[in-house]
Amino acid sequence: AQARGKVVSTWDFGVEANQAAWKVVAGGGSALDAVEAGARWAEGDLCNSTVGRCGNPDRDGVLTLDASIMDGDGRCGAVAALQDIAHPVSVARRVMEKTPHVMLVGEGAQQFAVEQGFAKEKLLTPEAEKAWREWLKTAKYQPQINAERAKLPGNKENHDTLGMLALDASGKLAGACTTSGMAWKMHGRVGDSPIVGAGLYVDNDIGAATASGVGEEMIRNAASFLVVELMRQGRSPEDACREAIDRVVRKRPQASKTLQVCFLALNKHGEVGAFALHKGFVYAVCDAAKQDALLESRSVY
Ligand code: SD4
Repeated sequence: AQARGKVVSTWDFGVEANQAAWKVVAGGGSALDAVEAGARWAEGDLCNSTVGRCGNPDRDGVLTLDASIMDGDGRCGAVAALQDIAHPVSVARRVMEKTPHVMLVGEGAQQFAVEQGFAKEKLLTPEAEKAWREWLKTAKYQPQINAERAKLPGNKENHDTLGMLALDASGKLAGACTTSGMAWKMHGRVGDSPIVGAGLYVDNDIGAATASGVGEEMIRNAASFLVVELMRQGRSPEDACREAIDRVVRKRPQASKTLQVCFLALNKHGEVGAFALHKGFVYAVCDAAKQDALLESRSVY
């Protein structure tokens, strides 16, 4: 039955995040435990500018974290604009398991995390603070993709959000998404990653989807939900992601030329697909046959 298991993640560091999750799946654990383990790896052990403790702050210099977790049975939990707590994905899971709610934000999310035993700690790194001080010199919020850099393979354009989807040996699905959001965002801005249906959606009957890129575009389209619903209508994971990208282009033809949006999907049969607006979106795939595959998605531009 283990051959059924699969873990997929956004971006190149997804290869390592997948290892953390794969240990759980290969050991017969649940997809839910697997995605939490993978997201915790990204939040704690990885140091990049868009996830967890090394994330870039907002325009006021405050690091705020967003995360969601969803089980294929429909249970879900999320936190948004959480400060000074190192593992938002685990707080999101507690919201799911210990409260009657789905999402907690800001101070309330932090208060709940502390009540649950999570340590409050200062997370902003000196490097992130330095990058913010540098940014303050121009103080322009411009999440546009750089046309020259965009040609480079694996180009992330500051998109380092971890979206992870897992299928366990029993055929159940789960997903997690964790991020510090768009660098230099307005204080209080929440992206797609903690919004169920936008940055993440999972349904055991069909499959799962997650997203990375400029979150406003995913929220506008309830995009991860859309990808799963397209798979429900019979589309392959890649085709569902492509159609969701087409919606972004149709709704925002001008903006879509300069913003990055990426979708990753996994169906209940273990088939994987992805699609991006712009070139450069890579995703990691891990199963019993191969644990470190890194693939590049097709894109519109
Ligand atoms: C957001 N989607 O907050 C996130 C950002 C992102 O890689 O994916 N960056 O909008």
